[in-house]
Amino acid sequence: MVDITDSINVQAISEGVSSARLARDLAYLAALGARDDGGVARLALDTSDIQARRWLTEQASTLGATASVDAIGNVFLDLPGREPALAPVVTGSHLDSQPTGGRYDGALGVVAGLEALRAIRDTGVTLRRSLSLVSWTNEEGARFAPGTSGSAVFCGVRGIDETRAIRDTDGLTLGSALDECLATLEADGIARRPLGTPMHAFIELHIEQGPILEAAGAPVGVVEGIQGVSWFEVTVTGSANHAGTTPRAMRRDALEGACALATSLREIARDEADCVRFTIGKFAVSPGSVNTIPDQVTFTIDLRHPKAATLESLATSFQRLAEQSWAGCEAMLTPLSRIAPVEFPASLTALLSDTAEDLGLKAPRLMSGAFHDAIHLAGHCPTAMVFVPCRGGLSHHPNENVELNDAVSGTRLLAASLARLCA
Ligand code: HGY
Ligand code: MN
Ligand code: MN
Repeated sequence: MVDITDSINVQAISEGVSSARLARDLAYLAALGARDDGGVARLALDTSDIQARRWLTEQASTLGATASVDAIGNVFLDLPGREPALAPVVTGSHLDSQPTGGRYDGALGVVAGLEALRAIRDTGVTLRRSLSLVSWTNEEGARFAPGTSGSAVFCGVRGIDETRAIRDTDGLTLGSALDECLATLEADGIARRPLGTPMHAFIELHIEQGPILEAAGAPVGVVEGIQGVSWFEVTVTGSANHAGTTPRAMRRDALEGACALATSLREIARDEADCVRFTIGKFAVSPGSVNTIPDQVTFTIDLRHPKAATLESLATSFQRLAEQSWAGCEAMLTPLSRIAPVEFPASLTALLSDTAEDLGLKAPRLMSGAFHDAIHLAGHCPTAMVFVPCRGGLSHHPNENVELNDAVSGTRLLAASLARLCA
């Protein structure tokens, strides 16, 4: 149960949120891994991601907080409360981005959390519980799949060794990139902390990455849960041969087989209600020569749905399809990750809704179509999310955009809610 109290002056705290500091921090982070088209490419544990983490640890001193990092690279800023033995209230998100990402996905949740801690500190109130900000490692999974590595390992959902062994397309392991990051932070004097530390509650602010809040004309939203997500890798294997001399009857063309299988998978995932989300995001053809018949094709599937049972039954159907022959080639379906849908506790969503009302903010409730680190934290402690709208619902795109006023409204709601939880 989440204990809250009304002894906190939410108006004073929310008015302490500075749009200038928010804009400044967002602009600074957007320059780390900046793309020419205004987007961001800050892949997990690359040099710009490490720079972003160092920047975050540097904010600790001005905040009166202590920076620390755990074995999977999650960076924490801890602001002590009056009773430090109590489990802290935590907020945060991620600093890594998609390869053609926007400047708000993840970064806004970290910057808003930082600004919320500043607003609370500036009121001079020392809260009963400590308050922490965290930036989770490799949420996106774009470089090292699957994503949400930092929060999954922190919460004990995945092992650290299996996570360290994940390789990127250059064959570099997550572990070796992580060791470089940890060595850099250690050289900066950042202390190491244990995994899985207790939390009283976790609240993540994030952009909606969908069209609902903008259509409702709402500056913020209270998130009631996150739909489930399963990632798969499909490999179709045929035989390479000469493009000019091999008759059709003798071919085992892996591309022909992969295209036929991909079409059948998409068909079986198509639902009348348009609730299933089926995406083939990566498609690699080998050997990749104009005049050689492909002998192997590998592609990925990102499958989402609010119901675990639907995800399970689609996974079974996919497996059955993969067992068939496709243009004379065989296929193999490898599950990469499966994260069940979560619902956030009513006590926490009620606190967010009540606080939004106290602040005069229209805050519709909605489910999250995107996954977030909160999907794992929901099994660790009472967890909920605050959304802010993004223009046209566009995300995972360089043109991702958030109105500063909405970012401020979301941060005000976050700051006031965190303070109430810490009281
Ligand atoms: O893919 C997702 O849902 C998240 O944005 N990484
Ligand atoms: Mn995100
Ligand atoms: Mn994302």
